[in-house]
Formats: sequence, C-alpha cells, structure tokens
Amino acid sequence: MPVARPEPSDARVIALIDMDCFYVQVEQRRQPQLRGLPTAVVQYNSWKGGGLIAISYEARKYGVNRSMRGDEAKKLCPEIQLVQVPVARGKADLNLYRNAGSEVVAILARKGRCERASIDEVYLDLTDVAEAMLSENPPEKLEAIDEETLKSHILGLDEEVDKQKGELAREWLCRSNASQQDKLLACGAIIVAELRMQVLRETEFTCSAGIAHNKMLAKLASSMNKPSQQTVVPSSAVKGMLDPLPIKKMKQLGGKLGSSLQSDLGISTVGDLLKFSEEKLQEHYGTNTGTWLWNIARGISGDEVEGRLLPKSHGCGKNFAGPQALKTLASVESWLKDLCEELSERLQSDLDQNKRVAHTLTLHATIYKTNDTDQLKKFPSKSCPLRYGTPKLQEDALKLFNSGLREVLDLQRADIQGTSKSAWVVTHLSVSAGKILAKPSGTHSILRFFHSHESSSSSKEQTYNGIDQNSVPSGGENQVVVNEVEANKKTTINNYVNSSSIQGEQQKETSYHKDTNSILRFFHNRDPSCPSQEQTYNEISQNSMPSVPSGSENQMAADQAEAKKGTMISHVKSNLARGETQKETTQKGSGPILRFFQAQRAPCTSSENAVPSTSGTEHEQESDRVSAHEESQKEKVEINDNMNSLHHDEHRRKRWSLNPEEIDTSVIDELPPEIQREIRVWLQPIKRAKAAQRGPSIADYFSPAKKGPQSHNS
Ligand code: TTP
Repeated sequence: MPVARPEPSDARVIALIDMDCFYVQVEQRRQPQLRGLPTAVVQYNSWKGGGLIAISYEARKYGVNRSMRGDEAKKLCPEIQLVQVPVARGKADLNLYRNAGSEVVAILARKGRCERASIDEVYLDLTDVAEAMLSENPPEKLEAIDEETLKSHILGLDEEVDKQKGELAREWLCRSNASQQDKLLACGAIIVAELRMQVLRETEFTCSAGIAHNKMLAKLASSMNKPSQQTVVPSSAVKGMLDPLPIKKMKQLGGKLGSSLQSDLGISTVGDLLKFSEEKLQEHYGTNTGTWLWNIARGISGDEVEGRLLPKSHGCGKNFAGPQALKTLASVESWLKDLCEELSERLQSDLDQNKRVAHTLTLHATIYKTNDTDQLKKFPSKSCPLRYGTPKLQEDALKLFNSGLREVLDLQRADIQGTSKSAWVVTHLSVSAGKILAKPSGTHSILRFFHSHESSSSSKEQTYNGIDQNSVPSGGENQVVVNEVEANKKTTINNYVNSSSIQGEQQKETSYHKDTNSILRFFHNRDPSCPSQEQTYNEISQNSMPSVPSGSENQMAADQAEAKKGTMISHVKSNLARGETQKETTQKGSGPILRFFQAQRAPCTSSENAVPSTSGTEHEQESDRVSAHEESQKEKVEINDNMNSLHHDEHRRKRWSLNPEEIDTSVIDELPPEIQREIRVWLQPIKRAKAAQRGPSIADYFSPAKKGPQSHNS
C-alpha cells in the first residue's frame, strides 16, 4: 500500500544510480575479450540457448531483448556471445553479481546517505554535499565543468539542438540567476558525474543516473538516457515529464491499483490523473492512497533515502519449468534443503560481517493442481519466525510448504502424506529471510552496564559462561539470543564496527586521481596497449572538478557505533536506575562511449573463447533483485511510557537498541535483587502481550491453515 508523504519544505538533491546491463558488465570484467561485443547473460540451463537475463547495449541494437532465449537471439545476432550465470547447488549462483553491486555501493556511500535499492540500483541523498558545494564552490564560479557533466540531459532544455548541447548544459548549470532549487540540482549533476567516473575507475563498470528533488523522479529519470548517461529533472520540467507517462510505469501502479485506475476511472497516463481532485481519488481509494495518487501526479513524493547499504532481505529461489516441475514431497524437500543451505550461508555471513539478524522466514511457491485441468492455484506465502542453522531452516521451510500445500489442496494435516503423486506440481520454490535488524544487544548491554559499574563483578568470564548454559532457548525467535550470546563470546562492543565489511571496503579505498576525465578517455587509458597510462592519469588529474568533501566517511561508521553504544548505555542506565522507560525516537548513447566500445574490439583482446557451453535441457530462472519489489517500510521499535506495549512505528528512525523481548531472563538472576524486581515488573506485561499475540513456539505457526494461531496464557 503506497504511503502519502509530503515533500519536505527544503529542496533535496536525490540521485538514483543504475548500473548498465549489469550482469553483462560483470561478465565482461571477468572476460575482457567480451568487451564491445554483443553479449548476453543467460540462465545456467541451456534449453533453447537459455533465457536471457541481461543484454549488452551492442546486442540490443539487433533487437535482442529479455523475453528471448539464446537460440532466438542468435538468429537475430549471430555473433552474440552468450555467457551462463555461475552455478552452485544446481542453481544460479548470484554471489558474483551481488558482490560486484556491493563494490559500487561502497564507493557511492562515501558521498551521501545511500540506500541499496536492488542488486544494481542505489539511491543517494546528496542534499548536504550539494549545499556545501553551492556555498563553497558554486558551479557559476567554476573555471571548467567536466565533460561528463556537460553530457547531462537536462529535461526541459531543447536537446534537438545537438551542436550546442554541451553549451546549453553549461549555461543551465552555471546560471547565476537560477533558483536555489536548480542551483542545487546543478551541484548534484556535477557530483554525480564525478561519482560515476569514480565508479568506473574503481570497478570498470558504467552506470546511468537520474538527479531530481525526490526518489520517484530520480528513478524515472535514471532510465531515460542509457547507457552511461545522466538525466537531471528541474522542477519546471516535472509536468512535461510526467504527463505523457503511462500510469503503469509509475512505481506501485504496475499492478492492481494501476489496473483499477484504468478500468474504473479511465486513467491511462499520469496526465489523466491530474483531472481528478484529491477528494475524488480519496473517495475511490481511501484517504491515504487518494492523497498519494494526487501527489504523484504532480511529482510530489516525500519518501526518504534510507541509510541502508545492505539488502533488506535475502532470498533464494528456483523455477522448475516443464518436465522439471516437482511432483513429490520428497523432491520438494530435497530442493528446499538446497535453497535453505544457501540461505543459511548468506544469513551467517550477514551476521558475521554486518552483525545483522533476520527474524522472518518466508516461503513462496507456485503450484498447479493437476487434477483440475492444470489449474494454477495460488499458493499462499507462508512465514514464521526464523531460526538460525541450516537444519532448522530446512525443517521450518518444509513445514511452511506443507502448511501451504494443505491450504491449496483443502486438506487437513493428516492427509498431506497421502496426496496422490499426480495431484499437484510445483514450478517455483523460494525461501527468503526478512525483517533483518541489527543484532540485538539487550543481554549484552545489561551485562556490560553492570560490569562497568560494579567493581564487584570480578569474574566476567564466569558470568558469560553462566549465561551460555542457562540461556539456550527452544523457541524460534529466542534463537536470536543464542546467536547473540555465542557472538558475545567472540566479540565485544568495542570491536563491533571493525568487522563491518562495508567499512573494510571503505578502508581499502585506493588512492585515485581526482580527475574528471571522460569515460572515453578512461577506457583508452585502461587499454594495456596504450602506453603511459600513469602519465595520462596525471595529466587528466590537472583538470579536476572542485572536490566535494570526502575522507571522513571511514570515520562515520565508527562514530555511529560509538554514538550507538553511548546511547544504549545511557538508556539502560536510566531505565534500570530510575525504573522508567524513555520514549525515544530514538541509447541515445553517448557518442564518445559508443566510439570507445567500438575501439575496444580490436586491440588487446585474447582470441580465446571463454563462453561456456550451452547444451542441456534444464530450465531455470532466478532473479535477485535485492528488495526491488519490496515496499520500503522500515520497522522501528518503540517502548512506550508504561512499558506495556511494543509497537512498530514506521515514521521514525529506530534509535533504541534495547528490545525487552531480547533480554534473556536468566541474566536477571545475576542482578541485585531490587533491580531484578524492577526488571521483572517491566518485562512481564510485554512478554505476556507478545505471547498472546504469536504463541510461544514455532509450532503455532504451522497449525492447520484454517485454524487461527492458538493463544496461550503464560
Ligand atoms: P536491470 O537493471 O533491470 O537491467 P540491466 O542492468 O541488465 O540493464 P539496464 O542497463 O537496462 O538497466 O537488472 C539488473 C540485473 O538484474 C540484470 O543485469 C540481470 C538481473 N535481472 C534478472 O536476473 N532477471 C530479470 O528479470 C531482470 C529484469 C534483471
């Protein structure tokens, strides 16, 4: 459900960076001989040449598109190079692409608040850095604007006048009489062009970008001029940009809501939507959605760039088309095992590297009832609290599947094993882990608090061991506590940040020449046949844009952790000492680039053909659009004044690190009696409330479908 958020009163500068034909670029970096050639990445199965999932811009010129299979693409473009995705556990292994995406995110995060929106898309809030540039080094005072910025497409400028395009852009960027909003966007354009060059220098990947005053407009603009170009959306151009857009192209209008607008109100473009008053839209779609529709028709969107460098969820899935369809529980179980094994590895690595814990396991499937003339029956997505460890994930995923299957087949629990082999077939299975939050620090914080405040705590080691033995829980969500305690053995709050992979990436920042050379020159310089690469870099570096402050970013994560630690301790202190909670919020193509790619074909390439074989019949499709289809709703935890309820607040940042649910009650025995009493009073209502809501154990989530979750009295 879309959420109507008003635009903040101060102008923001938001960019969406979108990698060009991403998987292809990753493969071309691995196999440089493919650069400049029409190339496509295909699913690892090679039935009819494999399904195309990423297509280079050279291949697109031949009409090759994503709906085709390799064989069809070869007919259109006989020289197309088909590269298969890597395979692990009998399915596509996307780690290569995920890691490549992380490289890009680590670079972009140096400049502003950064939200990883999908495997190859990143939102950036550049407001602060653009404001700083405007006050210190406004574009109108710059001696030179770099080539990449001058290639920006500025919506509303007459781009037909090709000869003057660079000049038109320069005039627009450097106008001294421009509005403050436009001046900020001009700074944004300069900053983004430099960032894109930086990404290219460090990763060899090109990307495109949209630069606007909000996320929605930046996203729409980012794909308007690809590859390797950027598009700026001044406020004056918003209407012209939105009016002709088909309604279904708008985010969140691709599905039922968009269809309803078309069928119920005859709206097919965003311009049509403008004809309806806010009241009328509210009448049809409710207050919030009505206002949201009214806003987006006018380019208004207050959605914030969430500071999130890591994916919101982890998912592993597989399609089983045609003869590969799964027909038995045993085959489903076997695949779920593989999927869960992969999921488990990714969860563990997220926990180890980023100190993040996933809380919800979800299973999706697509199933056909074969005894009903092959009818597709919607398999209900099933979720339960997530337990760490491969066997537990496997066990829970299977239970979720069985529970969904019973629903699809209208069966009671006992009947599940008896279903005839031919009663159903499964064509898709996926497991995902969501609700990923920072590793709970409740138990740990309390202990640390008392250790650091009571001189009598002479035996820390002993206390830790005591906790380890006493706190092993049985319920699903309590598993988090086990993980935490285990993790606490190895780590302390003080080294929390040091192990962050993102920080690691930032620390390995290589020294680069702060230049604004064009992408064309970059690639020429990368060409090993071109002499004196170093020399050329140095020459180019003279031509640098004014630098936007950087370098403090590495410190940022450490500062945040310090601040977090301080906040946490002070909360614990005040809560425990005073016994009260605080309510705390807390193609058109760029000429030089195309010329470059053409120039890349001949020299410096190996004749070796590294394209893997495409034989076989398996048919699989897997997409890892990290959070691409998720609505960005950040969960926040708040503890109210009476300490009686726990609820999610979607509008404020989570600043509380201490979640009463995560406190292992065995720890309380370690505390002085008067504090024990206070804490128990504090915890009981919350625990009871949650227990009543969800049931005490994972078993409740697998009750027969039509039976609601049982309620339990503690
Ligand atoms: P996209 O950003 O949609 O496309 P792209 O990067 O290949 O090309 P463009 O330059 O037009 O943005 O997707 C990013 C990657 O995600 C893509 O390279 C491959 C993968 N992907 C799939 O695996 N399956 C899909 O259905 C889509 C759309 C993408």
